[in-house]
Amino acid sequence: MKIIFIIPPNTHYIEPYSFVKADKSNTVRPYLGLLYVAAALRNDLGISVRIIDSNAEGLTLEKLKKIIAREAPDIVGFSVLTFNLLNCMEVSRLIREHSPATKICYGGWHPTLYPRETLELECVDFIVIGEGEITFKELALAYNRGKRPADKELSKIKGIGYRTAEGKLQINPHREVIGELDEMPFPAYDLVDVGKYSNLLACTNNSVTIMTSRGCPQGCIFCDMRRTPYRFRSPGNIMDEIKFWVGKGVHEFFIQDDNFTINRKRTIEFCTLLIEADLGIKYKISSRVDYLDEEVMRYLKKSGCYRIYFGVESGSQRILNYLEKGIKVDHIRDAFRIAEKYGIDRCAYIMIGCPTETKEDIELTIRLIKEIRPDHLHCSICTPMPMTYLYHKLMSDGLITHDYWLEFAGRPDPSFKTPFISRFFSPEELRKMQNSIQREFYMSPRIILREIGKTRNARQFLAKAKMAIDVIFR
Ligand code: B12
Repeated sequence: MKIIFIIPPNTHYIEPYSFVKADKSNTVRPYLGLLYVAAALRNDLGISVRIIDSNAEGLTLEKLKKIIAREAPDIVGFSVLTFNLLNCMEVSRLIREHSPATKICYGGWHPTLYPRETLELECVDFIVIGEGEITFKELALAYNRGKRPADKELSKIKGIGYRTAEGKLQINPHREVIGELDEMPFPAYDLVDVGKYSNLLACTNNSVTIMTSRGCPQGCIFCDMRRTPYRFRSPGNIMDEIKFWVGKGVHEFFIQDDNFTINRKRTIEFCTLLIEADLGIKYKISSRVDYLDEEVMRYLKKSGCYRIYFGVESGSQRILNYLEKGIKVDHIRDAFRIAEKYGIDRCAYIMIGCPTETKEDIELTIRLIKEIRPDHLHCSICTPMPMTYLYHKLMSDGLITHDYWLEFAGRPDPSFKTPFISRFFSPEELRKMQNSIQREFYMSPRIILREIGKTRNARQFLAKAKMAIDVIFR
């Protein structure tokens, strides 16, 4: 039995809310979700698993077509975000044409949010809702026992959707989330070429992305993770993964958790283990500004944390309240001040164009940025993402007049553009402000000199210079 997971080439590009040039930059990151699903499968004999990351490997549709026709896999799995749905569909059509017996399974955020609409797409045979490790394994094992499993067998697999023998759409009850993350095998990094993933702002040539928790207890209304069950790996388990990589010569880690410092005790324990092990590693994390104090920051720095990505969002308390961010502007000031004191790089994620945001609110954000002096800045335009609380709120307030994400999920159209919903600014005005905020920040002598000083080699210098030119001349 042969299973291939495919990350499709980025042929379609749905304009994002983030800074367009940064979004299109040459940073290629691994799909950790897929690596976890692949790892869970491999302990089972008789299943061959392969991952094709078209973007990391530089594969075109033409090359993929040849691979699909040659390999004729039993199942192909895709990790589908609403934003890469069109790309996944394009490759799925190739599969239908060149390997018609292959079953196609969509997992990830998009089918989880829109199960019925996804399953209705002609090029989809199965969907997996929520976490895929156990669900997909059950599905694969059912297939491994013979040809198509009977409906009765499929009906027992929690968290899948499929067409019955009669052609009816069936969505099974959801599966409970995985409680014990320590029991999961580490992501199947050996199935991809780690060296092909790049990050413009990394400080070594060799870094690995890891995830140490899932879910988030916070309630920010624009985020998909809002109040999802928070679970975390133990410090010892994370150390095992880090030591594995150190043994392979990797000394830099990107901890991709939405908020690494939610559990203060765990954070300090983890840092203590790292300090004791003295592995000489560096790592970066994301954190909320209100989950860090002087003591935690000291531990982070001592254990090798060199950068923290903070969701600042706005300098206007009114907008922070609207977004249900649960922080005060002073929390932002404090976190940036303490991190600076300990010599940790600070990246501020801000957003403009929140539905009720005025020019004065945006001015407050710009003023705050000048005050807290981040080392990196990422300015997005507030976008109601599919099925988020913000999206539903704007629909009930009448600012969104029809459910355009649902429409897109049902009839994915390449001409779709992400709408920006602002009472006071046009999309063009928002883009202009976003560009000028980014440009002003990255053209300041403080940032230019710092970046030159931190550049590792000629390749990184050229990549940074290209990005700078894009930012300045956009
Ligand atoms: C890392 C990351 C990225 C990375 C890598 C993407 C990836 N899919 O891994 C990059 C930088 C490329 C990225 C880009 C974007 N991202 Co992003 N990203 C994340 C982030 C922070 C972590 C993803 C992750 O590794 N999670 C951990 C793993 C274990 O979970 P998982 O990916 O969900 O996978 C599990 C299940 O979903 C399922 N599963 C996943 N894939 C598959 C496949 C199969 C076959 C099966 C069976 C199961 C399965 O099983 C996995 C294991 O349990 C998430 C937030 C989050 N915490 O999840 C946002 C998130 C996924 N991103 C999001 C968005 C909006 C974007 C962008 C549009 C941002 C932008 N630029 O404006 C772009 C879109 C790019 C594109 N064209 O696809 C949204 C998705 C919303 C949606 N409806 O699609 C999220 C949820 C953020 C948010 N809070 O709103 N992102």
